[in-house]
This record gives sequence, C-alpha cells and structure tokens, in this order.
Amino acid sequence: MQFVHIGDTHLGYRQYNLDERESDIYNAFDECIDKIIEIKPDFVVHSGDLFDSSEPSINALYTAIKGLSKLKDHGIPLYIIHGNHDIPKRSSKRTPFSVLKKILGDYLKTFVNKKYHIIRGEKEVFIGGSDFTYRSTIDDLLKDYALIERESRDYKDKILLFHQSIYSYSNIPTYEIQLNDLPQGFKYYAGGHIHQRILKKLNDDANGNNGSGVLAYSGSTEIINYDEYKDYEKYGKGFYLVDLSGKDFDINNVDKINIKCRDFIINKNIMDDKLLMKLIEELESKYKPVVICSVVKGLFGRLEDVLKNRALYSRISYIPESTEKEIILNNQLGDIDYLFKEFLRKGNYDVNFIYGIYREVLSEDGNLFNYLEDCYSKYRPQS
Ligand SMILES: [Mn+2]
Repeated sequence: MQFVHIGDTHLGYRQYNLDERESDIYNAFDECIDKIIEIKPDFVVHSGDLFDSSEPSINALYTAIKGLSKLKDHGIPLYIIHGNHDIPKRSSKRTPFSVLKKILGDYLKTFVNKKYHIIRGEKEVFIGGSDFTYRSTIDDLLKDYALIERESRDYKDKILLFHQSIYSYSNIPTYEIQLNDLPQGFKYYAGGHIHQRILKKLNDDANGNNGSGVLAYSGSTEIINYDEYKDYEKYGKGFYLVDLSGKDFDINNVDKINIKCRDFIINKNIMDDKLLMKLIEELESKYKPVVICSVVKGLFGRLEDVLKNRALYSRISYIPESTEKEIILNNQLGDIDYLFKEFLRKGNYDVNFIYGIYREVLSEDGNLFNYLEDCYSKYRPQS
C-alpha cells in the first residue's frame, strides 16, 4: 500500500506578474499529476495551499479540475486540507474546494466537518487532518489534535495532515506550534506551509511514543519565493511517495519524486569582468532563468545586453561604490543574515522579533501585519 504526499502547489500564483511564471506553476502541477498516475498509488494526500488564492482565477481552477479529475478517472482519491492561501477572508464565502467537491464527489475528502477518515484497503489507514490555523486561535487546533489522537488510538497505520510551521523546523520566523503539540503516535506527519523539503525521523519521547514516526514537508512544487531556489538545487522539488506495505515503517520508505522547475540565478554580485563572464557561462547552462543580481555601475549596460534574450526576467540593482568593499567583506564573512543577527545580539535587541520583521519585509510573500498580530497575541498577558 502506498500513497503520495504533495502540497503547496499554489495554483494561480503569478510571480513577477508574468504569464510564463503562471504557466510554470501549472506545468509543475500537471507533471506531478502525470507522475502520480504512472505510479498509481492507493491515494493522495495534499497538505494545503492547493491554490494561491481562495478566489482562484479560471485558469487556476481549470488546472485543478483537469488534474484532479484525471486522478479520479484512475480511481485515486484525494485527501486535502486548507492551507492559509485556500481559506477565504470572510466566513460567508465558500472555499474553492466546494467547487471541486461538486465535481469529484467521493474522490475528494476534506477535513472541515470531520477531522479524520478511515481508508479500508489492503490495510486500514487512519488519516487525521486539520486546516491551517493562526496562532491567535491555536486552542481550536489543539482541540482538534486531541480528538484526532483519541480517535486514532486503535489504528496502527496513521497519517496526520497539517499546514503549520513548527518551531525550529523552518526559516519562517513565525510559527504556530511546537513539535510535541502534534497528536502522538502517528507514522507519517504530512506537512505543508514550509516550502522547503524536510524529512526527519522523530525520536521517542519520554513515553516511548512517536518512535517510528516521520515528519515530512513535501515542499512547494515550484519556486514560490526566489529564496527557495537554493533548496531546489540541493534537494529538488516535487512530491513524496510513501510505502506503508512493509511490517516496519521508517524514513527509507519515503521516496522523493522530482520534477523540473524554472531555473534561477540569484544573489550574484557582479563586481568585475571575470564575474560577468562567469554569469554568462551560467546563463548558457540554463534555459531562460530568472536573474536577480547586483552589479557595479560600469558593467550595468553590458549586463543588460547579456540578459536581454537569455533571461525570462531580471532584477538588477546597483552596487554603490561605497559598499563594494563591504560586500567583499560580507562575502568573506559569509551570510549577511548572520551579520545582521550578530548586530542585533550585540545591541541587546530581541533578535527573533526584529529578525522576523526583517524577513517579512524582505520576502516576496511576507505578511508583516499577520506577523505582528501573531507576536502581539503571543505576548498579550492572559486574562
Ligand atoms: Mn504555501
């Protein structure tokens, strides 16, 4: 018995407002669907952010319906939770999943009314799940988790679907829960929200629970924020294929299935001819990449010419002469984030809080307001 774990497909996302980037997102999804059909798993779980918006465009909706109907036609059911991007801003609005439900019927299972489903096949599998929850209402989520833990007690094969950031498991500064807030004793924790791929064997807790559990974030299926590119180069993107057939289950029963994403060239500082030549070389090795780099004024024109037909999109910033030396120094010292944190630490600032603001402001899909609201609700004295 095997299943596919996918998430953060963000259908409809349109990076840099480009048609090509919107298509890239759909192509990544289509490629995943085709690969899933080739594999023919018993079922698929999607850990949220199917759509980029809770009011998806027709193109996004069409892609979802087309892909998920294919799964249905091949007899593969889908279990899905709402990510923060799938949830409407007002409770009076229907979620986009309600449209999918009309089309897919029993082949689509959500976790809105019922927090778990039982699959009866070669094995009995318990799937628990809860939609994304902000930290300000986290007690509701913990109640769901308590119920899921209780109801799952008699099952051996259990999977949990969640769309949350777990403290210390992400480079997102905000987090909603700690690892031990999750219901205990599950074989596979299928996470969404963090776009990097994470696969970790969980250690036994004091009660001997969780020993064979695996914590998994399947990651996004395309580059949603350019800072995910490094992770893509290192670990790839796509989905996980999980095999529950054997008697024992561990991390080796999880396979990474990879797809091809848009190429990026990021964070290059073009200081001289040699570095420009190196960039050209990298450009030749990639197909129409997105290029984000900085350049000294003297080379700006040449760089622009080089990028004209070779890059899909570029964002070039100047390196002011006064900071050239600084950049060289930073490159030698390593991470600029590290330097910033050191600076905060030395000034006795609240490092996590201020670094969090810095991240939200700089990242493309950052949400400073939500971040501050979350921080506020955390620090507010309990009444
Ligand atoms: Mn997401």
